[in-house]
Amino acid sequence: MGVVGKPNVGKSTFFAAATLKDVQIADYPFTTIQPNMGVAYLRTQCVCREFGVKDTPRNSLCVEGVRLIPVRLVDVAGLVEGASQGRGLGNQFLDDVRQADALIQVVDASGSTDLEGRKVAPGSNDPLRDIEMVEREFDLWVFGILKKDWERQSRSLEQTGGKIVEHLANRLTGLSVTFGDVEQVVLHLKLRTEKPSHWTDEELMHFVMGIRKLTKPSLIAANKADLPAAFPNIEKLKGTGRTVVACASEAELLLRRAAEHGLVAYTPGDRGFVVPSPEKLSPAQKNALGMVDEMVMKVYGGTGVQEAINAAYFGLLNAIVVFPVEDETKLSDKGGKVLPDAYVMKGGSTALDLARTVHSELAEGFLYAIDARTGKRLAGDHKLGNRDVVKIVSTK
Ligand SMILES: Nc1nc2c(ncn2[C@@H]2O[C@H](COP(=O)(O)OP(=O)(O)O)[C@@H](O)[C@H]2O)c(=O)[nH]1
Ligand SMILES: [Mg+2]
Repeated sequence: MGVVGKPNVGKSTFFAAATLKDVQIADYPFTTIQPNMGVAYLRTQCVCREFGVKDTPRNSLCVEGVRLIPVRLVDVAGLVEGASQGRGLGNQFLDDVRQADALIQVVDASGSTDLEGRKVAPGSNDPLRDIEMVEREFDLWVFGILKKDWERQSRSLEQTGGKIVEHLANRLTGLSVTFGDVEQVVLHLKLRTEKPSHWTDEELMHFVMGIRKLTKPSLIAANKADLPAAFPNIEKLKGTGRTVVACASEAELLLRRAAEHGLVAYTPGDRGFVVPSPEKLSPAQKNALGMVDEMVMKVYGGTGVQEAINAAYFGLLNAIVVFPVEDETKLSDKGGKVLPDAYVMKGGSTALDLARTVHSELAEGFLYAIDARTGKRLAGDHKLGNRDVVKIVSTK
């Protein structure tokens, strides 16, 4: 997941809040991490209470029935107009975005920063323009990559009978774009695959936009929602029909730090927080937490940071969380750990996909799977549901 946007909208604050490590996970799945890459959590209701068991998580955390599953987050360099021409940190931006499955586009909903990220009077900048700018720069960059030798390449493909879909897919592999993605967009736009040299710039641009929407789906984190100037803009952003999550990253960062120090009881994504010993708070801390409660929790029912991450996975990517177990009655692994792992998988993943994710050998010897809830046998092509608990039966 990439966190993108123009400078000074709160990307780093969002990133810091989302990746603040309050608990260490033993089986840490991400070993080498670049400075702008961190681990955030996907939040889902654990199945432990439904099954009435005490779980012993290994690859994730369970905090009072809430399962937190690590996912990778990238704090992407701020984007300015002209980045596609190499202005600002343009290339750095595009490098960071390559690997992302989806994007959280952070905007300054309070409108107190101009297109370049400079401070202006609250309400004077229109965040809709920022979104357009960021997406336009992305499109122009990809367009530039394809356009560079388009005339020559397309004519040579026509002469040799080469496939334009293949050519495009090769050009875009660095962006994690597949042959299937390209094919889907080309078909949808009814582009003439046999005559790529006849494609207009406009058609090529439509192709690029189609690829962006398909392979880098994004939602809007309407940040600085705690500032009153943000209210009308959030409504306006929602009016575009896109997924918009009102966010107060600074408030989330404050709460997570306070939780780390035991000053509040707060799990990321909670709708409120509890102060166990008010007498331990300094007047400044009391004041800051009071503001968060008044300006954020009471208005939005949460800071939106966790909600944005969840919406990106469950909404944009239709992800599911699956709990593989080796003993479907005890819900444990061989060592007796109960509900040890929670896997985030693409929507539509099958029992066989789960076997592959757990271990390639499990998939090779796959016989069938068992749904721990119903005890029913599942075939390899059975599509799994969110929060399924599954045992794989395999000859290996
Ligand atoms: N009021 C308010 N200010 C915020 C919020 N998040 C970030 N900021 C402020 O916005 C400025 C830019 O934040 P930063 O995270 O560095 O932005 P970036 O350039 O997009 O990474 C800083 O002064 C932050 O304190 C928020 O939720 N509310
Ligand atoms: Mg930053």
